[in-house]
Amino acid sequence: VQFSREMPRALDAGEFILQYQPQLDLTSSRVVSVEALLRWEHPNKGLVSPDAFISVAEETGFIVSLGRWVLEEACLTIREMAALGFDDVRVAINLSSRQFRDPQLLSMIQQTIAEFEINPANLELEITESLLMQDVEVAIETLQALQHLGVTVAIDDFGIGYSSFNYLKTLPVDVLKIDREFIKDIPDHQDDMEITAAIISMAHRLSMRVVAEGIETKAQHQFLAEQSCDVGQGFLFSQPLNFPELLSFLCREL
Ligand code: G
Ligand code: G
Ligand code: MN
Ligand code: NA
Repeated sequence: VQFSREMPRALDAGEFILQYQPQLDLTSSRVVSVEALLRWEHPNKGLVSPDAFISVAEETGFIVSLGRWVLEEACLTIREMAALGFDDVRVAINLSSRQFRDPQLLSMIQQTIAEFEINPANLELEITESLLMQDVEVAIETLQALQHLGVTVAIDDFGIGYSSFNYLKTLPVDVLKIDREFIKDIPDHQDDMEITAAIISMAHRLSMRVVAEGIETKAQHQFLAEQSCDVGQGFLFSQPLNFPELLSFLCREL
């Protein structure tokens, strides 16, 4: 209740920030993209996680304004990275349910891409599997329109949303992100390793790139590389970073 009244003020006051978590190509170790993760630098409560306020923002509808700010901030980062020579690094943002269903979504993205003069392929949109499965027909239409704009589309949290492989085949997406749930117990849980290997090969057959989330150990990294997983994200490589930290991370690998 308190957050719902505070959030518009906080946005005006510049209390929301984005952190960026690198996603590395598992073969070359180069950063191919970064996931933008929203945080609230609250004056009394400190750094507040989106888990504490996204659902409130969804309920009040404030997520639409907040989501627009996230999109603009991501486009600014894409432009700044491109100016520094990192024009092949994508920025991925998370879309929640209300944003994905917003009738203004497509026009807002199109306008923002034009305004910031970015390469649309450098903008990646993460949409959870469970959100896509709520209404597959409508989701397919929206995803097709997004691809038509030239943006990159990723299925987030894949594997816990009970989608049938038959639906997956019909979804026009570029990237599949395997949920951390399957990664966290590798190499101790044989069944997780088999499921992960199966998801990777299925995604590759459907011409999708695969990102594994939540990689924390070298054993997980090694297993995923052996299974030809394309990209990895997790604390083993980097925590979410603020923009200056991200720039040093990008420069360090050159
Ligand atoms: O960032 P972790 O950093 O704690 O993120 C927690 C959850 O919040 C994740 O499910 C993530 O997808 C979601 N999240 C992070 N940033 C954003 C954002 O900008 N918009 C939306 N809708 N969700 C976000
Ligand atoms: O739901 P989504 O995948 O968008 O959210 C990403 C979440 O995962 C963020 O909260 C981010 O901080 C967290 N995260 C990223 N890497 C790791 C990791 O290696 N281990 C754990 N436990 N969480 C991670
Ligand atoms: Mn995500
Ligand atoms: Na996820």
